[in-house]
Amino acid sequence: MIAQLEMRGLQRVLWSYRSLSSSPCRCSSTSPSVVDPLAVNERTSKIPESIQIGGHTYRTDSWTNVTPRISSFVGKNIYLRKNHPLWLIKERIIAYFNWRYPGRYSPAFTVVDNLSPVVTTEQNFDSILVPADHVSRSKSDSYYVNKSHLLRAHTSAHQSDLLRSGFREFLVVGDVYRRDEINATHYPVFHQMEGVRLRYAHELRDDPDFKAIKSPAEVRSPGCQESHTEEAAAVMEKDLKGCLEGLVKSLFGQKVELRWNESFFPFTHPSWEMEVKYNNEWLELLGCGIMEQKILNNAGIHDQIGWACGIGLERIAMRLYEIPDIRLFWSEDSGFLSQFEVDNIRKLIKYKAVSQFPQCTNDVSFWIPEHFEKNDFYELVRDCGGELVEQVKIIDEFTHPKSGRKSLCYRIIYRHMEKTLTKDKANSIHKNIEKIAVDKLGVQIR
Ligand code: FA5
Ligand code: MG
Repeated sequence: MIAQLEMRGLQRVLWSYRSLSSSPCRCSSTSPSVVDPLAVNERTSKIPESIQIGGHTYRTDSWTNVTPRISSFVGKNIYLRKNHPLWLIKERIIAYFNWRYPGRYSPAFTVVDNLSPVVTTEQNFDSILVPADHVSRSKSDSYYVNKSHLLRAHTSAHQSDLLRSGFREFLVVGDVYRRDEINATHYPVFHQMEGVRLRYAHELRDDPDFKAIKSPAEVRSPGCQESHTEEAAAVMEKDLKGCLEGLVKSLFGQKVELRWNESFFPFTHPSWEMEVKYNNEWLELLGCGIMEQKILNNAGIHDQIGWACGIGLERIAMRLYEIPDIRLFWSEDSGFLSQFEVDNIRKLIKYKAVSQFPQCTNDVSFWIPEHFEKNDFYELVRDCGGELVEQVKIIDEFTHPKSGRKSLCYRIIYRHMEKTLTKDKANSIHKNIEKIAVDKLGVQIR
């Protein structure tokens, strides 16, 4: 079991689906919004035979784990709402790409921002070479609609379709869904912007003999795929990193502290992640790399080489506007939204907390059963506590020396964004979480 858990941990690091060095200091104040999570208790209701998401009906099966709360985010499209902070960031990135790659008659990059977040497992995983046994495919990491469909876990899910449709340079913007940890910079629904750029050899160097693709392929090295020439890979890396460094400097200023880390994605090689300094800590903004040639070949493209990147929009907005908590992006409060009503997308905005409300902190310790999944508990807390849950963290792990039984102690921090949350109300949610954890996850409260 431990080996299995360690393996999962290792795969996570390699996949880099999570940001590992990205927890900026918490600010004590947040503000506006949201629903009463006590109104529904989804865990206790049975999964219906079919569910409606974004106006479509899907049959459910044993894979279904998307909850009504999560599917209620589909179609909100906050990134398309004029002057929403995510819209501002989206527009700034598009403007930057149009400036950097002007195109002959119209901007080189096509913007695709209206694709449904319900995708097939083929799109989200197979089409971009995610192995069959990869951890990101598990029910504990993704939100499945049923065995064949899920809420996209990244905008990379659309790479292959768009390549097949003939696009060579494109930006895809959309909401993505992950069963993830809960803290100020992670949320189960967030937004990404995917960038893809293909190049012919003659576009890389003004030399008729210059080659980008090797035929036959040779051996893969840490810095280059087997079918790419090292020269072409180096030109692509320079263009990719130059583009993304330029983007970050255009947003945060020339003096921004940034660093590149080597990374791993099944769909790129080599791969990198970029981090910027935020509140004295490194915050991961994006992942990128040289596209696996097989993805291009499968889409019928044999004579071009490409790079791709996936940028987290919330992270950029948080860093740029000093928004302290990722939950705020879902706020409908005019005190929040009105701060972004600007005529010029480049206007410098510094978010001011509308008001301050105290936190309520409650701990829960329990013995866990053998196949306990930490993400199942996060999910349960999210379902029961909704927007009132600010953070969930493990503060103690214990293994009984004789019985070998394991126990975990979680600290759950509650805070209402619009008013003071009474201790009674926090206690009642907390009790509910304990009860449902016992009923549904088989834990034993200590
Ligand atoms: C990916 O999702 C890759 N698809 C990115 C990519 C695209 C790599 C194309 C190569 C080529 P990652 O899981 O690291 O990678 O997520 C990308 C970015 O999304 C992160 O850098 C971060 O900015 C943001 N992000 C990831 N998880 C969350 C979360 N739970 N909440 C908010 N933002 C997140
Ligand atoms: Mg990452």
